[in-house]
Amino acid sequence: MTERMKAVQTALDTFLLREYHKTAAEASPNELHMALSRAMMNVISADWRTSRAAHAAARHTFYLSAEFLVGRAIFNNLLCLGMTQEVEELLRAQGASLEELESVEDAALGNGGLGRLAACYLDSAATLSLPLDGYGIRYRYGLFKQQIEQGFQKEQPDDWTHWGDPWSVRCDEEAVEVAFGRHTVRAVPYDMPVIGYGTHNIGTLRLWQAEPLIPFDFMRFNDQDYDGAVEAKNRAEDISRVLYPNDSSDEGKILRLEQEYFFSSASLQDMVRAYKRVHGTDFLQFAALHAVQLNDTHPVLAIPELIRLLKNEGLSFDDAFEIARAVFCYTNHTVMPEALETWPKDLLERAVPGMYAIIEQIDARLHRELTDRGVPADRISRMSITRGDAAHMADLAVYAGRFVNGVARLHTEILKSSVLADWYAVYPERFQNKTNGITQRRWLALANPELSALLTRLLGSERWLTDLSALRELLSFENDQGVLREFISIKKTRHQAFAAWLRRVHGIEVDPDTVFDVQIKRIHEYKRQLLGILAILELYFEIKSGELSDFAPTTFFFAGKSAPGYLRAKGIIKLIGAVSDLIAADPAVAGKIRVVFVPNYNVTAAQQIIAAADVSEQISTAGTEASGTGNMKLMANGAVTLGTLDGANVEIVEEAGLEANYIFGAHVEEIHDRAADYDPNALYQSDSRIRRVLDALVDGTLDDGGTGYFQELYDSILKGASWHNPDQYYLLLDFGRYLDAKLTVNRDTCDEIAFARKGWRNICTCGKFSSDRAIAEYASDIWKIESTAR
Ligand code: 26Q
Repeated sequence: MTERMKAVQTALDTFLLREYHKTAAEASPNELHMALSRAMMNVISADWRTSRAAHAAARHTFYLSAEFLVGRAIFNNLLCLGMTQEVEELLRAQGASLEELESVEDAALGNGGLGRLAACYLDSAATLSLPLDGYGIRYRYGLFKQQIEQGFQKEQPDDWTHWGDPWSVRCDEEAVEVAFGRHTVRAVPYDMPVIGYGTHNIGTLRLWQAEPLIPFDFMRFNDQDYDGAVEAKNRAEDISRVLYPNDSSDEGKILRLEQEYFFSSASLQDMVRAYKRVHGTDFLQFAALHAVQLNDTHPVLAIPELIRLLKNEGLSFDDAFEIARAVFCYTNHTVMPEALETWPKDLLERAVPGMYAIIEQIDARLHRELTDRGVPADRISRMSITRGDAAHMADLAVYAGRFVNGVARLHTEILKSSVLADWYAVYPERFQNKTNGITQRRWLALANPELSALLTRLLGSERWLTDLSALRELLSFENDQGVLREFISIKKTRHQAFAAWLRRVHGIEVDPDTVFDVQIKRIHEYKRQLLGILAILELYFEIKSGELSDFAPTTFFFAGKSAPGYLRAKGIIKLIGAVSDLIAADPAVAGKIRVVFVPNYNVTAAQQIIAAADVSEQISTAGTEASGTGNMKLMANGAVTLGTLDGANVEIVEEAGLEANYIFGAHVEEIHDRAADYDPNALYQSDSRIRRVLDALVDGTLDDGGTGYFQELYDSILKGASWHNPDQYYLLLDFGRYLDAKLTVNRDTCDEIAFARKGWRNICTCGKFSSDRAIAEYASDIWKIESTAR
């Protein structure tokens, strides 16, 4: 046994005995997880300390994000440290096993794409030995757990630290104070290691927890005012109590604003303090040493906060502003107007005193600058950061930052031509594109060990783990029947593994000998799960009536959470269940189509589903999905994309070829041109298939349990509402083309080899979508940081 393994063994045994009076064989999965994780923390501690020092000494980046959807750490960390096999053997020798840890729950400190992207980026930066660290919030409760009861979503709190949090180190002596209008709280940092693959570099994810300045009011307790005694404590803890489950609309709630200021302020105080320890109060080097990436607008108060802190250190507003402008960069993740954050003046002034005044100062500077540049007055007032007595956070970030980027080429073009067009006209040099990426360590190596083994064997090395573009060399096997057969058999194995997981975790039975078609993502109107389920309903009617006779048996999987207050999204979940029931109850069709809603979609579920998928549904209305990243994970696992030319789908088919995927539907230009005279009711009248599926929502064919959900969905398409036009996401416009494409995919699956070749091409050409590539681009084009590898 290696020295490292001996140390793990000793630490593991000691921990289990001391904490639980147990041996490895006796320990529960959660106890074993605690002990093993703690033992691994010992293993990495020296490298972690060295890396911290190296990051501090170099020009370095801080990634500020309200969300880090890291998922389960243990298997990923074992993989990155190259310890999986040794640890498995060690546990086996003691009558335990790694497999038990499959029941350990995810850390779900994020809603979806934006949060998971932050986690992939930390992973890649660590692997590339880049001096990058993350700052965020240590939510007491992560994203709610989703249960499906009678087809309805029910939310349960996610108590993710219930069994302990072995991957965090609490750093009490580095706590800072954050002052709000209502109270002042302590921000206590918890540090998590971010372990790179095949490097000694270890990044730090520092998550702030809100605590009261004084834990408990003894006077009030003595007066028998027990609630009052803990009132201040509760109000402080409220700030990091729970992750807001809304990932689409700006809610404008005071607690959310406090969350944003809380971690922005704490992080900037931490940065300034660390800088002062080395450089004193001479801030000339500050901008040269730091880049701060703002993950969407959630941390944008960091900009006025830095200015406030620097002014406290004696700098003028102008000097402080110049430093801020050199340090901050902003990533936009959405074009949906309802998701662009604005904070009303009165709310800001009440909640975070001082911030609005600084924002006004910034705005005054903007007005002077634009006037000097000869920008017309009407454009200046459109660009005003405080227009309508509210702070417009995206505008603030573009103006008071160095770069702004979109997350896929099409998305960046839309930012330049519409959402941020006024800004692009004045500051074109600030705009960049950084197409998203995903880490192949988690999404291929961990999720799909069988496919990984094949890729490693054919390539003759594990190079692809740190250079995903190496897979392109395997394109030469696209006509190799043996290799394609092996790929087909691996998919079958993943079908079976996923089916077994579904049975074990959710008690759901599926047939692994069917095509697995998946639409997995947050439930949103713009993502068009409603189009997905209506098309399946039409297939059902056609098979039932005999119009459609040869259909390759398919299981259609849906998974995703709805924001708790988003009733239409909840109606869509209910509808998926109702269509599933309708089909399952009909023996004439049940053998051909199965619809399954997988509850509680999270990182761990995603790893199961993605590795097993044959068809990747990416059917958002063109121009609405900024990028998508599930599309990339599915591509890497050899699923073909059935999608619109939206987000990163455009670049996916550019890499893999149109012939390896199924692109359908209106392009951005068509949507744009037809917007003015689009008439979904005319389509309803002229297309009997559309009539058939829409009528089924309201004629008693489908049961929404008396909620009125289905009538509301029907009306959203044909009538519209006070806040939107009928069919605002153009479901009916794309319906026919989508059905055709769905039938083409289905027919193509019958030629197993030809279909496998398409999947294979997707695998071999997914290199661009590694987060290693994305992070390398950020490092060189935006952050100007370099590897710290010795
Ligand atoms: C805002 C205000 C109040 C409460 C919550 C929020 C909030 C929280 C999360 C708003 C938005 C989000 C998340 C957005 C998101 O996940 N966007 C996705 O980002 C991915 C990574 O870039 C893209 O691939 C997706 O296309 C985009 O939808």
